[in-house]
Amino acid sequence: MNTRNIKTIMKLAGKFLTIILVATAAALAAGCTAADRSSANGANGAAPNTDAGVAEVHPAAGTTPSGGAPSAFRAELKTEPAEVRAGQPAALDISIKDVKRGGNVRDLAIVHEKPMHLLIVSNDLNEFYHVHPEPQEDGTYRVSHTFPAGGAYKLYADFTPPGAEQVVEHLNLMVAGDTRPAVALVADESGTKTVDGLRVTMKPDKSLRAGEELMLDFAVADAGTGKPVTDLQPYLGALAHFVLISEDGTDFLHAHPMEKTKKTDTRDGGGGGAHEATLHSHGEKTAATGDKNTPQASASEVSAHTSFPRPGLYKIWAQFQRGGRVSTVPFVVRVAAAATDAEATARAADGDSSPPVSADGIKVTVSAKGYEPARLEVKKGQPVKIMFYRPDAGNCGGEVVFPKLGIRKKLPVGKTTVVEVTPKESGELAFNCGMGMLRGALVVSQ
Ligand SMILES: [Cu+2]
Repeated sequence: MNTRNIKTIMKLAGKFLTIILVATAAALAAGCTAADRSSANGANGAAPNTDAGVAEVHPAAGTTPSGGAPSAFRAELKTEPAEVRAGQPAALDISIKDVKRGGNVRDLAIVHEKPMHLLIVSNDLNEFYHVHPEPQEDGTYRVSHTFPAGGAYKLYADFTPPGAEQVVEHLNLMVAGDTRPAVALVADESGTKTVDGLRVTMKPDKSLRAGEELMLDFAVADAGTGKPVTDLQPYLGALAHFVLISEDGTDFLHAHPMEKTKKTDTRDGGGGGAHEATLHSHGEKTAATGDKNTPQASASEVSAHTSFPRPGLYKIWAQFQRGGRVSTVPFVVRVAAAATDAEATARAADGDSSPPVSADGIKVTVSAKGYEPARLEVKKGQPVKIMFYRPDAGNCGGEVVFPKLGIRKKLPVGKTTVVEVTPKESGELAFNCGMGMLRGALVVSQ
């Protein structure tokens, strides 16, 4: 690997995403939508602050409108050693550059107890790490991490420069050493997961569609007793942390709900609208820690108000702390296309809603020989219909995936299945079968 100095790849999502997290007692769940909206307003304009007691709105994958001013900050990643190897600890050094003024940005705002939150995922989203680089004398932020396997990883550095908006920078890292087989991302059949004795049930308040606002409710029970837990502890100043990443890694949401105690004395005096985010204690039980912010009894249900920008698969990691232990609970959901957008509907992963077969598409035969043709020349910005035809089942091409676009389609034998895409960038846009054995690409020219 030649990467001594890996520069960041900035992905500025066109859409401004918000995620609002509100911790609600189970009893209050029904009323939480209105509540979190007002809390969001209450948090408006507040400097990053762990005391506000208000659910905070976090923009996700960059807030610079496309065509607007470029981001004033850029993250650079250096590693020590330069070649990161699986199984060996490596230092990840992240420096935040002020593009206009030059130099390292020191003094990142402390948000949720840390100047920087670094989320590391393997490209298949199977591995997830939430770590915190610490400031160094030279103005960089450093954390040591041991990658278990070789291969491609994505890093999301989440930080807030002084006086500026929160920034999420996407970085890529190749790790040398033995790779492991990729784990296919598959939507969960059940919304209930058990991790470390916590049984967490995630329930959206409506079906998941791109672009629609919805609530994700997480009910946390003790796996042993089946009873709702009331002793969740604040972890980094919040009762739960959520990270949502699209299958291709493009959409990233890191949400930190603000903690709110029952007997809030709102030290900061601010926190307008704070009452909506109040955790309503169940009373009797007192949490074990002596932390002054610890609620007497925690809520057993936490809600995230969010919107998925695009159809496709998303992985969600919910993090809770109980008994001093942080547990990460993963979910995989499939988000359907927006109901109103005919083209998007055609991309719905559910399969049958394909655009009609027509003469103006490119026909691709899927057989044991692979995709024929495997390379398709297309033009940037022009919609193209790719008509996949799978004559027999003697191959593993039962599904075609465009990882970057979040498209996944079943290819029934003997049928033509149309995938319609509009390439937005020139270069190669890969597609492959569900198992990754058959490979093809759109060669996108300007
Ligand atoms: Cu963090």
